Amino acid sequence: MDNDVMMYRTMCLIRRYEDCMAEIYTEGKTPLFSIAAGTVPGEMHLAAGQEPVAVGVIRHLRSDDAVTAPHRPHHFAIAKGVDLGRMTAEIFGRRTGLSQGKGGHMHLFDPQTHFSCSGIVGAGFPPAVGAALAFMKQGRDNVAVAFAGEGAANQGTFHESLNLAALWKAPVVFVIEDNHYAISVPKAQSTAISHNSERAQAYSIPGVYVSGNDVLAISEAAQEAVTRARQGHGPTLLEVETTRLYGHFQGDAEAYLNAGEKESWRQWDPIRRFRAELMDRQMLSEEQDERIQAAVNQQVDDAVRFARESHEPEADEALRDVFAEA
Ligand SMILES: Cc1ncc(C[n+]2csc(CCOP(=O)(O)OP(=O)(O)O)c2C)c(N)n1
Ligand SMILES: [Mg+2]
Repeated sequence: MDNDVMMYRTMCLIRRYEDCMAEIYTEGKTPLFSIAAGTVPGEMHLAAGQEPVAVGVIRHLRSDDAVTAPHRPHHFAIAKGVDLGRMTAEIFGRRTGLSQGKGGHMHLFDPQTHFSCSGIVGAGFPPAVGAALAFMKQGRDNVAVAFAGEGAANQGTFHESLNLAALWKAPVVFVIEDNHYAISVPKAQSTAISHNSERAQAYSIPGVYVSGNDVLAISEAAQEAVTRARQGHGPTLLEVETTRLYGHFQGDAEAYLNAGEKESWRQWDPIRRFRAELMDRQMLSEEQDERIQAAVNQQVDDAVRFARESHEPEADEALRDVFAEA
């Protein structure tokens, strides 16, 4: 399969997964919206609309390169190749999950694909620099990528991490997803400059803003940043414009959005645009697209079935693998 069609396929897989999670999330939470109840205990932050960021960057990574992700992690985990069944089981709190169901959707850890994420905003930057430092010490040419939202770029960890990574010429790429909001707070009300990429100047590293939520433009910028890191020339800061098609979390009434804002994002759907572009370039046919849709639906169905059929942990396992008094 052509590389661009592969990226399209992964974007479709992510979208199908997020749409499916949106549906499943409501199971058992009616009539009262009880966050702990139902198939998916806890909060749920979906990344539909943000697929190009994950796919455009991660296509340049190897399986032993490291990725740290934020509280909205599914698109990154899927693009990095985390097992969909074990990830879904983790989200459902099942024993077969990546962390035996103890982490949930914001804490997906997978040593096999070198993927981790955290519900603490800004927490992924320092471990990405740590991973990069380890790669340098081991003489390996691996790269670490830290993904986070534009809200996270106002945290101290972001600036501390950029500083050390620049000083050490560490093989890290920092990728900020500018989806315009941190919960309900627009970027213009939290951030002193219009593009976080400009902050790279303070650390003498390249900073690039990629507008348009366009997977090919993101991929091009990421290729340069990843190559630079892999060749030992140090970190790059990318900020990528994107859109969040669901609310901040499932259950968000989104009263803070302007009239028509959501509708314009939906019309600007990056998957629909990329599909039209591939068809124009005669790289994708209707039949091939149907086969792709059928295949990704099957993949998601299989993962959900595996998670549903998995057992919940036993009560006496609650203190296993966690910090606890003996
Ligand atoms: C240290 C910390 N402060 C506050 C929160 C609460 N919180 C969760 S998500 C979020 C907004 C994050 O916005 P952004 O970084 O833009 O990511 P997005 O949700 O837009 O993907 C906040 C403030 C948190 N989880 N951790
Ligand atoms: Mg944001």
